[in-house]
Amino acid sequence: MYYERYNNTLDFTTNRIYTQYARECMTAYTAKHGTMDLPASPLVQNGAMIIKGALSAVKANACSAKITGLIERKNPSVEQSKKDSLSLHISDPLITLGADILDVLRSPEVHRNLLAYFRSHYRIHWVTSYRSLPTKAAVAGSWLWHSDSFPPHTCKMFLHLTKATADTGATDFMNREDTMAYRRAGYFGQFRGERYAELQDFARDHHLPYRPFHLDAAPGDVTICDVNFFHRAVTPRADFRDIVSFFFVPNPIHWEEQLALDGIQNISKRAAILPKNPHPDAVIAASGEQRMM
Ligand SMILES: O=C(O)CCC(=O)C(=O)O
Ligand SMILES: [Fe+2]
Repeated sequence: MYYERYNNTLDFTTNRIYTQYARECMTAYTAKHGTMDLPASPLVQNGAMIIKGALSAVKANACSAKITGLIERKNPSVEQSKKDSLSLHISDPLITLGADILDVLRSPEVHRNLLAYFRSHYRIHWVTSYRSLPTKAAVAGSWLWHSDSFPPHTCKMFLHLTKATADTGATDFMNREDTMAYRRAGYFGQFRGERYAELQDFARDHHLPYRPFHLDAAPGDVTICDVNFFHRAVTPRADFRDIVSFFFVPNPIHWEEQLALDGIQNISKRAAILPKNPHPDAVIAASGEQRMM
């Protein structure tokens, strides 16, 4: 099945462009560093993984306190989500929160795990940051079970600035096996109108297992996820949850070298729009398409 091959429902041209680009980046990596001696990434089967203590808890807590300060002072860098009232968005995160949050990518374990996933270098394509607010209200959008339906060989990483547990908004995920089984039964969760808040009834009707999982995180931990597998954001019941979300694509050179070429300011400001051509020299933000995530 087409979606089993690419783990999305994008058009063939986009999938081919990203697949060929990823292959070029893998070849460039091997040419420079030799064959990678890392095992396959657990993301391939599990969809999500956690790395503890990727950034120091002190730095993560300080960042969260900074967000609280911005909110209290009604700083214009904080915007209410346009989609719902369940989150506050921090604009220009690498500048507003400070470029030292990039230290999270200097964690050898984070680097190793991203290399294991991409089998090549990778770069930050965009960064977003938001505070999820506690609520009992009805949910919509990312709060429903969905696949971002992103191109293959891309992933997101959530840097947790606060703790994230079942009570404070840890994301729910499904693994590859279950995501594919739900798709075979007809659930794609791509467009707003076809996303369900709960899948227990669908699971029962189609004799599918219902076994989502979440990963408890402490400040400074990261969750790396392939957002093509089903997931849903969970509204915190108790406290708010702060994250910085990085979106990665393959790259021919090390992320830090690429960032120096692109400019931190430009990456920090870049809209969350998928480039049609992911090559670093070909990216023009306006040429991409805005998607629901
Ligand atoms: O905020 C979250 O827990 C998940 C949001 C989401 O669906 C995404 O970033 O793709
Ligand atoms: Fe998503």
